[in-house]
Amino acid sequence: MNVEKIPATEGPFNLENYDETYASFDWSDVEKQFSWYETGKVNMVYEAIDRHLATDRKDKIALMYSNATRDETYTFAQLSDLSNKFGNVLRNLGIAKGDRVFVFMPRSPELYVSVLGTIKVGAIVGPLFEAFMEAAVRDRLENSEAVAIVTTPALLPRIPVSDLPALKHVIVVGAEEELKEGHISFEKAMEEASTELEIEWVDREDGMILHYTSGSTGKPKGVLHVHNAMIQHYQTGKWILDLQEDDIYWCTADPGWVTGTSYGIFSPWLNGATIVVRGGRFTPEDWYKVIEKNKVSIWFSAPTTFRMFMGAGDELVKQFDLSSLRHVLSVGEPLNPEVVHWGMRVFNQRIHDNWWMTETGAQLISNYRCMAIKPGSMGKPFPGIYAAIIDDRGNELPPNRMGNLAIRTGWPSMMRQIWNNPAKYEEYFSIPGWYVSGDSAYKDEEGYFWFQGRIDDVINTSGERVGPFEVESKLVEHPAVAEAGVIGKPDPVRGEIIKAFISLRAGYEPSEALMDEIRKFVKEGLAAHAAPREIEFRDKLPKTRSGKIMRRVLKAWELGLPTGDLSTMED
Ligand code: 6R9
Repeated sequence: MNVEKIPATEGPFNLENYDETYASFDWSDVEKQFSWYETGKVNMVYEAIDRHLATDRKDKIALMYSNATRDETYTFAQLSDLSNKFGNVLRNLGIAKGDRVFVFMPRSPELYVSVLGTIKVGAIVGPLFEAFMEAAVRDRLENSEAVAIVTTPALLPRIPVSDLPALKHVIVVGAEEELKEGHISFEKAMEEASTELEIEWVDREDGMILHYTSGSTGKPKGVLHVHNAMIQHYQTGKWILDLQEDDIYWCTADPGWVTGTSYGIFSPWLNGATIVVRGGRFTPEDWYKVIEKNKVSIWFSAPTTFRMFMGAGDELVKQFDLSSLRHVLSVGEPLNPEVVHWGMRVFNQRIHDNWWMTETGAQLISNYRCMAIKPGSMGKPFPGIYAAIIDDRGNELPPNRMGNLAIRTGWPSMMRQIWNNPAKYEEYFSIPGWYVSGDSAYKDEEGYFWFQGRIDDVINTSGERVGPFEVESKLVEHPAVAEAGVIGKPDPVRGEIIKAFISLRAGYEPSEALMDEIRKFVKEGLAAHAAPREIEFRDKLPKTRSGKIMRRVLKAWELGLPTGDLSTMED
């Protein structure tokens, strides 16, 4: 095969030689960075924030925040005080180690302080994306039996407090009116709280963060990560993000998704980096301005973003001074070679694709600055990670053969539980010794991995994982919908869009108006990004004899492909 290669960038970097490092690396060396190497007791936030107070980083800016109306900076020392205060707010409410505390609000300094403070007292933080509507919020709070939630007045109506017996405390950020009885003002509570906090020292295997993510069946799964993940957050921050002392680092992901916490909070702060957080809506123009104004040097975003930037045209880029950029990264979905070429043309930067999942907690496969990039490839395994392509029985396949992308179990940031669902957890480890990702891929003869697709029906729209089952369940709640089947349809900008095939109940007729109404119903009931962009009405949907909608057949219809084996289909 004649595959294009973009040569390695010129150093110096934190990782100078991939092959040598891969051969000699041992995770246990990384632990020595941290004080708990000696004490045995640990807290992520101590390592990410407080530890720096004894160094030159004490008054270094940790967070540069802006949105349409605010423009603020916070040093490591200030974040230490603020997170201590929030820790005390929680402790005063009786919240303790292991309790689940959710944060449900737009990106703001208060969100970051809440996450840090929660972890400091040993509680488990559950970040929720602000776009979630009531049903999505309920599922997650119910499953985790969260005891407290931090939110804003605008989002309060979406929290069905009376249906959630475990939820005792609602903390409201930015309340302008008198709060309802039982609700707590974040600002008032913070004002009264002390900056002195006895950090909760936990074991490295104690729970720290719970991220809900979608599978192809069932409700969203609560993926639990533990403090031990910091080993990998730290080291990937060095070798993949290439964080150095003077960098200004911007990860555009929202903390509602794993990239927004692992690489939007933990990894950069463990490395003592200055991060940029931008609140508010996304436009290419606004984002270019953020890079220019803050002199962003490392920028971590997603293919869907880059494709939107591409769509906005090269002329727009030229209006901004983006010369501060020295390293660009992408995650979440396949990074098309065209996008890599565009990055070279407009920023003179290689975009470094990397692969991982909510469940893996941190990056596992990546392109490194010291290594040639093959556009379209996700790169090579991180030192300490053994990745392979295996068949369904666990045999490793030779180069260029497509199969299951799997990882030898036991890396530091691997999830430790699916909350309340041990059977689901076991499904990932059905082949002994391996974590089976659910992605298919192949490895070429030089060891580069190439993503091919999902093995299950999970949809990836604009980098967000959406479970078709969740959308279908919402759709059938609509009075007009008898049955619904949901698939991902390829889309040039979003990767995939959500398409729903719907059969209507008797008495309803297909119409544009009904389509809009159904779309709105999902938007308001579940989340805007989960609403089907396309709806097609059908008299009947293809089903198995046991009554399961055959999404595979829907997809084949959509793409004009052969429908394959239909022996299990009814009629
Ligand atoms: C971090 C994150 C995980 C799924 C994963 C895969 C897809 C992620 C990718 C990629 C192609 C890449 N994915 N990175 N596909 N190339 N570089 O995205 O986590 O939201 O859990 O999604 O995303 O299908 O299995 P998560």
